[in-house]
Amino acid sequence: DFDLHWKDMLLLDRRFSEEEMLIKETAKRFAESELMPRVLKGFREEHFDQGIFKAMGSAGLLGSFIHGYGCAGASPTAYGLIAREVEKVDSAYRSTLSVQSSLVMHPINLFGSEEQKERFLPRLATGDLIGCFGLTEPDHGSDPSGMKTRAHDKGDHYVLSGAKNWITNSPIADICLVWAKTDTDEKVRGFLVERSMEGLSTPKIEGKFSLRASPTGMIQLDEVKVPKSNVLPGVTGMRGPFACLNSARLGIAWGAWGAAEFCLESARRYTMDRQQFGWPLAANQLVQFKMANALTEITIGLNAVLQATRMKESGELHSNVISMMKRNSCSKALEIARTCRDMLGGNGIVDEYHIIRHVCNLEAVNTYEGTADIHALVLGRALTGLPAFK
Ligand code: TGC
Ligand code: FAD
Repeated sequence: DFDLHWKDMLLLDRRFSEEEMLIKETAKRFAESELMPRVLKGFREEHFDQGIFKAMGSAGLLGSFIHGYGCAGASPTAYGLIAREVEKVDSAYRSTLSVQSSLVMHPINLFGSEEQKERFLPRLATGDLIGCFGLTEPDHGSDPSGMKTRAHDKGDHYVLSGAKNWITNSPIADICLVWAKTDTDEKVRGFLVERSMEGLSTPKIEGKFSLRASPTGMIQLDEVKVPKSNVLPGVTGMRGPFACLNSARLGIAWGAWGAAEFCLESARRYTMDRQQFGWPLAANQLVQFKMANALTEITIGLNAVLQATRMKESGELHSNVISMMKRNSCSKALEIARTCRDMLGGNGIVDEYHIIRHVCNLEAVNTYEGTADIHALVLGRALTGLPAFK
Protein backbone atom coordinates (compact mmCIF):
# COMPACT_ATOMS: atom_id res chain seq x y z
CA ASP A 1 0.00 0.00 0.00
CA PHE A 2 1.76 3.15 -1.22
CA ASP A 3 -0.08 5.24 1.35
CA LEU A 4 1.54 3.48 4.31
CA HIS A 5 4.68 1.81 2.98
CA TRP A 6 6.67 5.07 2.82
CA LYS A 7 6.19 5.76 6.52
CA ASP A 8 8.38 2.93 7.82
CA MET A 9 10.38 1.60 4.89
CA LEU A 10 13.07 -0.02 7.05
CA LEU A 11 10.42 -1.64 9.31
CA LEU A 12 11.66 0.11 12.42
CA ASP A 13 8.44 -0.59 14.32
CA ARG A 14 9.30 -4.31 14.28
CA ARG A 15 12.46 -3.60 16.26
CA PHE A 16 10.69 -2.09 19.26
CA SER A 17 9.59 -4.24 22.20
CA GLU A 18 5.92 -4.49 23.10
CA GLU A 19 6.53 -2.09 25.99
CA GLU A 20 8.29 0.41 23.71
CA MET A 21 5.39 0.30 21.23
CA LEU A 22 2.92 0.93 24.07
CA ILE A 23 4.96 3.92 25.27
CA LYS A 24 5.18 5.23 21.70
CA GLU A 25 1.37 5.03 21.37
CA THR A 26 0.86 6.70 24.77
CA ALA A 27 3.23 9.54 23.82
CA LYS A 28 1.52 9.94 20.44
CA ARG A 29 -1.95 10.18 22.00
CA PHE A 30 -0.62 12.58 24.63
CA ALA A 31 1.06 14.82 22.05
CA GLU A 32 -2.03 14.93 19.84
CA SER A 33 -4.57 15.50 22.62
CA GLU A 34 -2.64 17.63 25.14
CA LEU A 35 0.04 19.48 23.16
CA MET A 36 -1.29 20.05 19.64
CA PRO A 37 -4.34 22.05 20.82
CA ARG A 38 -2.04 24.35 22.85
CA VAL A 39 0.76 24.98 20.41
CA LEU A 40 -0.58 27.79 18.19
CA LYS A 41 -1.36 30.03 21.16
CA GLY A 42 1.87 28.92 22.87
CA PHE A 43 4.02 30.00 19.94
CA ARG A 44 2.06 33.12 18.93
CA GLU A 45 1.84 34.53 22.44
CA GLU A 46 5.02 33.05 23.94
CA HIS A 47 2.71 31.33 26.38
CA PHE A 48 3.74 28.30 28.43
CA ASP A 49 1.02 26.51 30.35
CA GLN A 50 2.60 25.04 33.50
CA GLY A 51 -0.13 22.38 33.53
CA ILE A 52 1.90 20.69 30.77
CA PHE A 53 4.35 19.46 33.41
CA LYS A 54 1.65 17.74 35.44
CA ALA A 55 0.04 16.34 32.30
CA MET A 56 3.41 14.91 31.17
CA GLY A 57 3.90 13.52 34.68
CA SER A 58 0.49 11.82 34.72
CA ALA A 59 1.23 10.23 31.34
CA GLY A 60 4.49 8.78 32.79
CA LEU A 61 6.68 10.73 30.36
CA LEU A 62 9.04 12.50 32.83
CA GLY A 63 12.31 10.75 33.73
CA SER A 64 10.93 7.72 31.89
CA PHE A 65 14.28 5.88 31.89
CA ILE A 66 14.79 6.14 35.68
CA HIS A 67 13.97 3.10 37.82
CA GLY A 68 12.02 3.79 41.01
CA TYR A 69 11.02 7.14 42.57
CA GLY A 70 7.73 7.10 40.64
CA CYS A 71 9.44 6.81 37.23
CA ALA A 72 8.59 4.31 34.48
CA GLY A 73 11.98 2.53 34.24
CA ALA A 74 11.70 2.31 30.45
CA SER A 75 14.54 1.92 27.93
CA PRO A 76 16.59 4.76 26.39
CA THR A 77 14.93 3.81 23.08
CA ALA A 78 11.50 4.41 24.66
CA TYR A 79 12.78 7.82 25.83
CA GLY A 80 13.76 8.54 22.21
CA LEU A 81 10.32 7.50 21.00
CA ILE A 82 8.67 9.87 23.50
CA ALA A 83 10.93 12.72 22.31
CA ARG A 84 10.04 11.92 18.68
CA GLU A 85 6.27 11.99 19.29
CA VAL A 86 6.42 15.17 21.40
CA GLU A 87 8.68 16.98 18.88
CA LYS A 88 6.26 16.14 16.05
CA VAL A 89 4.17 18.85 17.75
CA ASP A 90 6.86 21.31 18.86
CA SER A 91 10.53 21.27 19.83
CA ALA A 92 9.73 23.55 22.80
CA TYR A 93 7.64 20.81 24.42
CA ARG A 94 10.40 18.29 23.77
CA SER A 95 12.79 20.78 25.42
CA THR A 96 10.53 20.80 28.48
CA LEU A 97 10.76 17.04 28.59
CA SER A 98 14.52 16.87 27.87
CA VAL A 99 15.51 19.34 30.55
CA GLN A 100 13.33 17.85 33.28
CA SER A 101 14.26 14.23 32.43
CA SER A 102 17.88 14.28 31.24
CA LEU A 103 19.28 17.46 32.71
CA VAL A 104 17.65 17.55 36.15
CA MET A 105 16.27 14.13 37.16
CA HIS A 106 19.07 12.11 35.53
CA PRO A 107 21.95 13.87 37.39
CA ILE A 108 20.08 13.70 40.70
CA ASN A 109 19.56 9.99 40.10
CA LEU A 110 23.17 9.41 38.97
CA PHE A 111 25.07 11.68 41.34
CA GLY A 112 22.64 12.61 44.13
CA SER A 113 22.49 11.30 47.71
CA GLU A 114 19.62 9.00 48.68
CA GLU A 115 18.12 11.90 50.64
CA GLN A 116 18.27 14.20 47.56
CA LYS A 117 16.71 11.51 45.36
CA GLU A 118 13.82 11.00 47.75
CA ARG A 119 13.37 14.74 48.28
CA PHE A 120 13.27 15.72 44.61
CA LEU A 121 12.73 12.84 42.16
CA PRO A 122 9.12 11.80 42.93
CA ARG A 123 7.85 15.39 42.66
CA LEU A 124 9.90 16.02 39.50
CA ALA A 125 8.35 12.83 38.05
CA THR A 126 4.79 14.02 38.67
CA GLY A 127 5.57 17.52 37.38
CA ASP A 128 4.79 19.09 40.77
CA LEU A 129 8.33 20.47 40.77
CA ILE A 130 9.92 22.13 37.73
CA GLY A 131 13.68 21.95 37.27
CA CYS A 132 16.23 23.72 35.07
CA PHE A 133 19.91 23.19 34.20
CA GLY A 134 22.43 26.00 34.38
CA LEU A 135 25.70 25.38 32.54
CA THR A 136 25.97 28.10 29.85
CA GLU A 137 27.14 31.55 30.91
CA PRO A 138 27.04 34.92 29.14
CA ASP A 139 30.76 34.59 28.26
CA HIS A 140 30.98 30.78 28.06
CA GLY A 141 28.65 28.91 25.68
CA SER A 142 30.56 26.40 23.55
CA ASP A 143 33.37 26.38 26.13
CA PRO A 144 31.53 25.78 29.41
CA SER A 145 34.66 24.59 31.22
CA GLY A 146 35.78 28.27 31.29
CA MET A 147 32.80 29.11 33.56
CA LYS A 148 33.16 31.98 36.03
CA THR A 149 30.41 31.05 38.51
CA ARG A 150 32.04 30.30 41.86
CA ALA A 151 31.00 28.54 45.05
CA HIS A 152 32.82 29.77 48.16
CA ASP A 153 33.20 27.19 50.90
CA LYS A 154 31.87 28.53 54.23
CA GLY A 155 32.00 25.35 56.33
CA ASP A 156 28.46 23.97 56.46
CA HIS A 157 27.35 25.80 53.29
CA TYR A 158 28.58 27.38 50.05
CA VAL A 159 27.96 30.92 48.81
CA LEU A 160 27.29 31.01 45.04
CA SER A 161 27.96 34.03 42.83
CA GLY A 162 27.73 34.32 39.05
CA ALA A 163 25.31 34.22 36.14
CA LYS A 164 23.98 31.56 33.78
CA ASN A 165 22.44 32.47 30.43
CA TRP A 166 20.00 30.86 27.98
CA ILE A 167 18.46 28.56 30.56
CA THR A 168 15.33 26.65 29.47
CA ASN A 169 12.55 27.01 32.06
CA SER A 170 14.61 29.09 34.52
CA PRO A 171 11.84 31.73 34.87
CA ILE A 172 9.38 29.11 36.18
CA ALA A 173 11.73 26.62 37.85
CA ASP A 174 11.41 25.51 41.47
CA ILE A 175 14.95 24.14 41.47
CA CYS A 176 17.97 25.13 39.39
CA LEU A 177 20.82 22.65 38.99
CA VAL A 178 23.74 25.08 38.79
CA TRP A 179 27.22 23.96 37.75
CA ALA A 180 29.88 26.06 39.49
CA LYS A 181 33.55 25.80 40.45
CA THR A 182 34.39 25.56 44.14
CA ASP A 183 36.99 28.12 45.23
CA THR A 184 39.03 25.64 47.25
CA ASP A 185 39.97 23.31 44.36
CA GLU A 186 38.60 24.98 41.15
CA LYS A 187 36.60 21.78 40.46
CA VAL A 188 33.11 21.87 38.93
CA ARG A 189 30.27 20.61 41.15
CA GLY A 190 26.46 20.50 40.83
CA PHE A 191 24.41 22.67 43.23
CA LEU A 192 20.65 22.33 43.73
CA VAL A 193 19.56 25.95 44.14
CA GLU A 194 15.98 26.24 45.39
CA ARG A 195 13.55 29.03 44.46
CA SER A 196 13.20 30.15 48.09
CA MET A 197 16.94 30.85 48.45
CA GLU A 198 17.78 34.52 48.86
CA GLY A 199 19.85 36.15 46.10
CA LEU A 200 18.43 33.99 43.25
CA SER A 201 16.73 35.71 40.32
CA THR A 202 15.72 34.26 36.94
CA PRO A 203 14.79 36.99 34.42
CA LYS A 204 13.16 35.89 31.18
CA ILE A 205 14.89 36.45 27.82
CA GLU A 206 12.51 38.39 25.56
CA GLY A 207 12.31 38.53 21.78
CA LYS A 208 13.04 34.91 20.83
CA PHE A 209 11.87 33.89 17.36
CA SER A 210 12.50 30.23 18.17
CA LEU A 211 11.06 27.87 20.82
CA ARG A 212 8.53 30.52 21.73
CA ALA A 213 6.36 27.95 23.55
CA SER A 214 9.13 27.41 26.12
CA PRO A 215 10.35 30.09 28.54
CA THR A 216 14.11 30.75 28.49
CA GLY A 217 15.93 32.94 30.99
CA MET A 218 19.00 33.66 33.05
CA ILE A 219 20.00 32.41 36.49
CA GLN A 220 21.53 35.25 38.48
CA LEU A 221 23.25 34.29 41.70
CA ASP A 222 24.01 37.09 44.11
CA GLU A 223 25.75 35.48 47.07
CA VAL A 224 23.20 32.67 47.35
CA LYS A 225 23.67 30.53 50.48
CA VAL A 226 23.38 26.85 49.51
CA PRO A 227 23.61 24.18 52.26
CA LYS A 228 26.12 21.40 51.62
CA SER A 229 23.21 18.94 51.65
CA ASN A 230 22.20 20.51 48.29
CA VAL A 231 25.51 19.68 46.56
CA LEU A 232 25.50 16.54 44.36
CA PRO A 233 28.02 14.32 46.18
CA GLY A 234 28.67 11.82 43.37
CA VAL A 235 30.63 13.85 40.84
CA THR A 236 33.32 16.50 40.39
CA GLY A 237 34.63 17.93 37.11
CA MET A 238 33.04 18.49 33.70
CA ARG A 239 32.10 14.79 33.57
CA GLY A 240 29.04 15.81 35.64
CA PRO A 241 27.35 18.18 33.18
CA PHE A 242 28.55 16.17 30.17
CA ALA A 243 26.90 13.00 31.51
CA CYS A 244 23.60 14.94 31.47
CA LEU A 245 24.25 16.25 27.97
CA ASN A 246 24.98 12.76 26.68
CA SER A 247 21.48 11.69 27.69
CA ALA A 248 19.71 14.84 26.47
CA ARG A 249 21.57 14.95 23.12
CA LEU A 250 20.46 11.43 22.30
CA GLY A 251 16.83 12.35 23.03
CA ILE A 252 17.18 15.41 20.79
CA ALA A 253 18.69 13.23 18.05
CA TRP A 254 15.46 11.18 18.09
CA GLY A 255 13.20 14.19 18.60
CA ALA A 256 14.44 16.28 15.67
CA TRP A 257 13.37 13.51 13.27
CA GLY A 258 9.85 13.82 14.71
CA ALA A 259 9.74 17.47 13.63
CA ALA A 260 11.06 16.50 10.17
CA GLU A 261 8.48 13.71 9.85
CA PHE A 262 5.68 16.15 10.64
CA CYS A 263 6.94 18.61 8.00
CA LEU A 264 7.26 15.93 5.31
CA GLU A 265 3.79 14.52 6.01
CA SER A 266 2.29 18.02 5.83
CA ALA A 267 4.12 18.93 2.61
CA ARG A 268 3.11 15.61 1.02
CA ARG A 269 -0.56 16.14 1.88
CA TYR A 270 -0.49 19.75 0.74
CA THR A 271 1.23 19.13 -2.58
CA MET A 272 -1.08 16.21 -3.38
CA ASP A 273 -4.13 18.43 -2.79
CA ARG A 274 -2.95 21.65 -4.39
CA GLN A 275 -3.11 21.95 -8.15
CA GLN A 276 -1.05 24.33 -10.29
CA PHE A 277 -0.71 24.19 -14.08
CA GLY A 278 -3.67 21.81 -14.09
CA TRP A 279 -2.25 19.00 -11.99
CA PRO A 280 -1.14 18.33 -8.39
CA LEU A 281 2.09 19.98 -7.25
CA ALA A 282 3.15 16.52 -6.05
CA ALA A 283 3.11 15.24 -9.64
CA ASN A 284 6.09 17.44 -10.53
CA GLN A 285 9.49 15.82 -10.62
CA LEU A 286 11.12 18.68 -8.68
CA VAL A 287 8.62 18.27 -5.84
CA GLN A 288 9.02 14.49 -5.76
CA PHE A 289 12.81 14.89 -5.75
CA LYS A 290 12.65 17.09 -2.63
CA MET A 291 10.31 14.67 -0.87
CA ALA A 292 12.45 11.66 -1.86
CA ASN A 293 15.51 13.33 -0.33
CA ALA A 294 13.64 14.13 2.88
CA LEU A 295 12.21 10.63 3.17
CA THR A 296 15.64 9.07 2.63
CA GLU A 297 17.30 11.19 5.33
CA ILE A 298 14.50 10.56 7.84
CA THR A 299 14.40 6.80 7.20
CA ILE A 300 18.17 6.35 7.46
CA GLY A 301 18.45 8.85 10.32
CA LEU A 302 15.85 7.08 12.47
CA ASN A 303 17.59 3.78 11.83
CA ALA A 304 20.86 5.35 13.00
CA VAL A 305 19.45 6.79 16.24
CA LEU A 306 17.81 3.46 17.03
CA GLN A 307 21.20 1.76 16.64
CA ALA A 308 22.68 4.41 18.98
CA THR A 309 20.10 3.87 21.75
CA ARG A 310 20.45 0.09 21.38
CA MET A 311 24.23 0.56 21.83
CA LYS A 312 23.49 2.62 24.93
CA GLU A 313 21.32 -0.19 26.28
CA SER A 314 24.15 -2.69 25.78
CA GLY A 315 26.75 -0.33 27.30
CA GLU A 316 28.67 0.15 24.04
CA LEU A 317 27.85 3.75 23.17
CA HIS A 318 30.72 6.27 22.92
CA SER A 319 29.91 9.97 23.28
CA ASN A 320 31.45 10.62 19.81
CA VAL A 321 28.52 8.67 18.34
CA ILE A 322 26.11 10.89 20.28
CA SER A 323 27.80 13.94 18.72
CA MET A 324 27.40 12.39 15.28
CA MET A 325 23.70 11.65 15.87
CA LYS A 326 22.85 15.02 17.46
CA ARG A 327 24.49 16.93 14.63
CA ASN A 328 23.14 14.77 11.81
CA SER A 329 19.54 14.74 13.06
CA CYS A 330 19.34 18.46 13.87
CA SER A 331 21.08 19.82 10.78
CA LYS A 332 19.15 17.57 8.41
CA ALA A 333 15.79 18.10 10.15
CA LEU A 334 16.35 21.86 9.82
CA GLU A 335 17.14 21.52 6.11
CA ILE A 336 14.08 19.29 5.56
CA ALA A 337 11.81 21.73 7.41
CA ARG A 338 13.09 24.63 5.26
CA THR A 339 12.50 22.65 2.05
CA CYS A 340 9.00 21.60 3.15
CA ARG A 341 8.21 25.22 4.04
CA ASP A 342 9.09 26.17 0.48
CA MET A 343 6.77 23.50 -0.97
CA LEU A 344 3.77 25.22 0.64
CA GLY A 345 4.44 28.51 -1.11
CA GLY A 346 2.85 31.47 0.67
CA ASN A 347 0.97 29.22 3.06
CA GLY A 348 4.33 27.89 4.18
CA ILE A 349 4.96 31.02 6.24
CA VAL A 350 1.62 30.89 8.09
CA ASP A 351 1.63 29.32 11.56
CA GLU A 352 -1.64 27.45 10.98
CA TYR A 353 0.30 25.19 8.61
CA HIS A 354 2.87 24.66 11.39
CA ILE A 355 5.98 24.19 9.22
CA ILE A 356 7.44 27.68 9.66
CA ARG A 357 7.21 27.11 13.43
CA HIS A 358 9.31 23.95 13.08
CA VAL A 359 11.85 25.84 10.91
CA CYS A 360 12.22 28.56 13.56
CA ASN A 361 12.45 26.02 16.39
CA LEU A 362 15.01 23.80 14.69
CA GLU A 363 17.38 26.77 14.37
CA ALA A 364 17.77 26.73 18.17
CA VAL A 365 17.77 22.93 18.36
CA ASN A 366 20.72 22.96 15.94
CA THR A 367 22.49 25.40 18.30
CA TYR A 368 21.80 24.21 21.83
CA GLU A 369 23.37 21.18 23.52
CA GLY A 370 26.51 21.83 21.45
CA THR A 371 26.25 23.59 18.08
CA ALA A 372 26.44 21.60 14.83
CA ASP A 373 29.97 22.94 14.31
CA ILE A 374 31.11 21.99 17.82
CA HIS A 375 29.91 18.41 17.23
CA ALA A 376 31.79 18.42 13.90
CA LEU A 377 34.92 19.34 15.87
CA VAL A 378 34.28 16.47 18.31
CA LEU A 379 34.18 14.14 15.29
CA GLY A 380 37.27 15.83 13.87
CA ARG A 381 39.08 15.04 17.10
CA ALA A 382 37.84 11.44 16.94
CA LEU A 383 39.19 11.14 13.39
CA THR A 384 42.56 12.81 13.88
CA GLY A 385 43.31 12.87 17.59
CA LEU A 386 43.84 16.64 17.13
CA PRO A 387 41.45 18.85 19.16
CA ALA A 388 40.59 21.93 17.07
CA PHE A 389 38.71 23.79 19.81
CA LYS A 390 41.44 26.20 20.80
P1 TGC B 1 36.51 20.03 28.42
O1 TGC B 1 35.61 21.22 28.48
O2 TGC B 1 38.00 20.24 28.31
O3 TGC B 1 36.20 19.03 29.66
C1 TGC B 1 36.96 17.86 29.72
C2 TGC B 1 36.33 16.80 30.60
O4 TGC B 1 34.96 16.51 30.21
C3 TGC B 1 34.88 15.18 29.68
N1 TGC B 1 33.93 15.15 28.56
C4 TGC B 1 32.93 14.27 28.49
N2 TGC B 1 32.56 13.26 29.30
C5 TGC B 1 31.50 12.55 28.95
N3 TGC B 1 30.78 12.80 27.84
C6 TGC B 1 31.09 13.80 27.00
N4 TGC B 1 30.34 14.06 25.94
C7 TGC B 1 32.22 14.60 27.31
N5 TGC B 1 32.81 15.66 26.73
C8 TGC B 1 33.86 15.98 27.51
C9 TGC B 1 36.29 14.90 29.22
O5 TGC B 1 36.53 13.53 29.09
C10 TGC B 1 37.08 15.53 30.34
O6 TGC B 1 36.99 14.72 31.51
P2 TGC B 1 38.23 14.64 32.55
O7 TGC B 1 37.72 13.72 33.62
O8 TGC B 1 39.36 14.07 31.74
O9 TGC B 1 38.47 16.05 33.01
O10 TGC B 1 35.91 19.18 27.28
P3 TGC B 1 36.47 18.66 25.94
O11 TGC B 1 37.71 19.38 25.46
O12 TGC B 1 36.52 17.18 25.99
O13 TGC B 1 35.23 19.11 25.06
C11 TGC B 1 35.13 20.36 24.47
C12 TGC B 1 33.73 20.52 23.89
C13 TGC B 1 33.73 21.73 22.99
C14 TGC B 1 33.37 19.29 23.07
C15 TGC B 1 32.73 20.68 25.04
O14 TGC B 1 33.09 21.76 25.82
C16 TGC B 1 31.29 20.82 24.56
O15 TGC B 1 30.59 19.83 24.37
N6 TGC B 1 30.80 22.08 24.36
C17 TGC B 1 29.42 22.33 24.01
C18 TGC B 1 28.70 22.92 25.20
C19 TGC B 1 27.30 22.43 25.32
O16 TGC B 1 26.87 21.45 24.74
N7 TGC B 1 26.51 23.10 26.13
C20 TGC B 1 25.16 22.68 26.38
C21 TGC B 1 24.50 23.49 27.46
S1 TGC B 1 22.99 22.77 28.03
C22 TGC B 1 21.87 23.07 26.83
O17 TGC B 1 22.13 23.56 25.78
C23 TGC B 1 20.50 22.66 27.15
S2 TGC B 1 19.33 22.99 25.94
C24 TGC B 1 18.11 22.08 26.63
C25 TGC B 1 16.82 22.05 25.94
O18 TGC B 1 16.08 23.05 26.02
O19 TGC B 1 16.48 20.97 25.38
P1 FAD C 1 29.08 30.52 20.97
O1 FAD C 1 29.76 29.51 21.77
O2 FAD C 1 29.45 31.95 21.18
O3 FAD C 1 29.17 30.16 19.45
C1 FAD C 1 28.83 31.08 18.38
C2 FAD C 1 29.21 30.44 17.05
O4 FAD C 1 30.60 30.18 17.03
C3 FAD C 1 28.53 29.08 16.80
O5 FAD C 1 28.22 28.96 15.43
C4 FAD C 1 29.60 28.08 17.17
O6 FAD C 1 29.45 26.85 16.48
C5 FAD C 1 30.84 28.80 16.74
N1 FAD C 1 32.05 28.37 17.46
C6 FAD C 1 32.30 28.42 18.79
N2 FAD C 1 33.51 27.92 19.07
C7 FAD C 1 34.04 27.53 17.89
C8 FAD C 1 35.27 26.93 17.50
N3 FAD C 1 36.20 26.60 18.40
N4 FAD C 1 35.49 26.69 16.20
C9 FAD C 1 34.53 26.99 15.26
N5 FAD C 1 33.34 27.56 15.56
C10 FAD C 1 33.11 27.82 16.86
N6 FAD C 1 22.32 26.17 28.15
C11 FAD C 1 22.17 25.63 29.40
O7 FAD C 1 23.14 25.50 30.13
N7 FAD C 1 20.95 25.22 29.84
C12 FAD C 1 19.82 25.34 29.09
O8 FAD C 1 18.73 24.94 29.53
C13 FAD C 1 19.94 25.93 27.79
N8 FAD C 1 18.83 26.14 27.03
C14 FAD C 1 18.93 26.83 25.88
C15 FAD C 1 17.77 27.19 25.17
C16 FAD C 1 17.85 27.95 24.01
C17 FAD C 1 16.61 28.38 23.31
C18 FAD C 1 19.13 28.31 23.49
C19 FAD C 1 19.25 29.09 22.22
C20 FAD C 1 20.26 27.95 24.16
C21 FAD C 1 20.18 27.22 25.36
N9 FAD C 1 21.34 26.91 26.10
C22 FAD C 1 21.23 26.34 27.35
C23 FAD C 1 22.65 27.40 25.67
C24 FAD C 1 23.27 26.64 24.50
O9 FAD C 1 23.78 25.42 24.90
C25 FAD C 1 24.32 27.53 23.85
O10 FAD C 1 23.63 28.57 23.17
C26 FAD C 1 25.24 26.79 22.92
O11 FAD C 1 26.03 25.84 23.60
C27 FAD C 1 26.15 27.74 22.11
O12 FAD C 1 26.74 28.68 22.93
P2 FAD C 1 26.68 30.26 22.57
O13 FAD C 1 25.26 30.59 22.28
O14 FAD C 1 27.37 31.01 23.63
O15 FAD C 1 27.45 30.38 21.20
